[in-house]
Amino acid sequence: MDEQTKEMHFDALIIGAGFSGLYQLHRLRDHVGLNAAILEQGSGVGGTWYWNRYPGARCDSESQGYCYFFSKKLHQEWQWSERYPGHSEIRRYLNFVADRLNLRTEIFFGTKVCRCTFLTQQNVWHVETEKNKSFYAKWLITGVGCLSSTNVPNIKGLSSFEGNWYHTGQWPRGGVNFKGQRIGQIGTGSTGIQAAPVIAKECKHLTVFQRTANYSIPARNDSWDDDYTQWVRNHFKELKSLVQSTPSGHPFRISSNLTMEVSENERQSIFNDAWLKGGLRFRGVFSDLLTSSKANQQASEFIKSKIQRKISNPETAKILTEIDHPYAAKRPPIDTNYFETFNRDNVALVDLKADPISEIFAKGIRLRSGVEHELDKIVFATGFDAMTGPLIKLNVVGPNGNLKNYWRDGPINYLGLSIPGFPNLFTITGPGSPSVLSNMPVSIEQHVDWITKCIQYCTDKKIDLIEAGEDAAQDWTIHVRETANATLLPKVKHSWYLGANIPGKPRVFMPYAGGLVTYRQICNTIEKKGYSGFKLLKSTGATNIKKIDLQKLRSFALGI
Ligand code: N01
Repeated sequence: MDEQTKEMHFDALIIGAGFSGLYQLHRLRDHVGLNAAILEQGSGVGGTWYWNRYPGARCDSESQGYCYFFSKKLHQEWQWSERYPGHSEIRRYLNFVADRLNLRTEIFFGTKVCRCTFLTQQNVWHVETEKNKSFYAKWLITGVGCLSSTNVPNIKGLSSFEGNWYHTGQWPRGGVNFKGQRIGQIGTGSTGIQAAPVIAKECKHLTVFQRTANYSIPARNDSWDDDYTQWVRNHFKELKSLVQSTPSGHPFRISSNLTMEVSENERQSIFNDAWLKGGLRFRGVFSDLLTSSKANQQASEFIKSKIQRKISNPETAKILTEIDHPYAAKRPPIDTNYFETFNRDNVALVDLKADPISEIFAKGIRLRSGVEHELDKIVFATGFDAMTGPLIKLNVVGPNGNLKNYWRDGPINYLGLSIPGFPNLFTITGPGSPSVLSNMPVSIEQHVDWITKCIQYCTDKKIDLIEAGEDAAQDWTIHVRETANATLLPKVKHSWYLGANIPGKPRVFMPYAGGLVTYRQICNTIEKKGYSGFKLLKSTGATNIKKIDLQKLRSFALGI
């Protein structure tokens, strides 16, 4: 869609053309009949997957669950090729959806939003773009994802580096040539664990700089044959009902067994079966892995012993398994030959716990001890300013001020969907919703459906403004923190779930850990009660927002 004029008016604007934005556009345009459009920074659809093209980038959710379920027709026409979809296949899928639903006509590509201001006189959002265009709409919906604001750590001397450096979350569209080169990779989270084995095969030498050792379960990726595709097509209804009835939104059930209630032999055999099946299913073999330290320790020890056996050098094995957190308290990676990669002659591991990076210099990375690693390229697999980062970056200004200020002590909102003082704004998979603790497309569909119904309701009832009430937001924010505190999830030093990976970011557990099924029920009840907890107004003018009791919220802040 071309921007012909400097100003454009819509009923609804959606930011981002990933899973969230595409489905939201379809629902608002084709079901509610609104004049809606997407503003997208990239030149194509894909969202997270438009930017994450690093070597080995692949989804950790299994293909039969990593898709839309709102349309049986779409489901029947699409065919995945592997157990886990790779980044380019996911882009192909989203392009297929955009084409089938004829969505491109309402997408402004190459349009980076730099400011969103609510105009109180007109009750509309004014959205400004980097290229000085202005868009106006009554409804503003963010579909910017949770992991789209990249984190390049502020390491002294980066600008003096003579080679090229890359962040995995903003990978060049044409790829990067590693052939014959010495590569340094910083970061061993889900991304680094996917990237290292692929980079190692391509480059002359790979040095992995590890600050915190990590668990990883073998993914055991495999290709799909036609019979399996047919099985998946034939079981659309069952798969849809399965992903919508599990707390994680994945296409597998979480066992109700408790870890310590089975015999040692049985426990080891259950862990072993899950290890052989591979993937995120491991997390679901017992119901208490994330609530009982004792249970978690059993899983952690099992995984560590499996990892140790993969690595030939005992010193390397030690560094890779000195893990300082409970299994899955950080987002658990899954891998294809990650630990085996350290058995290659062209791969070295640097333990940053023992010898941290002191600076980057013209030729590479220098450690505190003075040891230098000469490199041609550096790959930052250093994660994201997650969840709040992408929203704050939009520079959203409500009648009472900027979101950045409102969230300076951590996100405050209602259901992860709506923020006091920011009328007619909805945040798909916002902090305070299950989002990153779930299979994202399933959470996204639930949010989009809820938002669509809410907008339809307001349209039918001629409601001008809707926003989260302060009391409801405060109660929800406390509930999110209490729910996390009942698990092992906050018991981690550096976790992006807690914002602890970003210097100066408030340490607050951001996603909702109560599970997708419970969350869906809560959202549905609130809808049935006529949007209880929300302020629905037919008037104009600034809404006076009550001050949230930050002291009360802080008492729920998490520390270890
Ligand atoms: O980022 P991370 P990621 N010096 O924050 C290290 C999703 N994802 O991009 O642990 C040295 O997890 C940091 O060390 P530490 C998934 O949800 C999904 O890997 O903080 N090291 C860590 O090792 C995932 O969780 C898929 O001590 C530094 C790493 O960088 C999320 O994306 C696939 C450092 C960052 O790990 C983010 O994963 C891949 C520094 N200054 C990823 N700063 C799917 O399947 C940071 N680190 C959908």
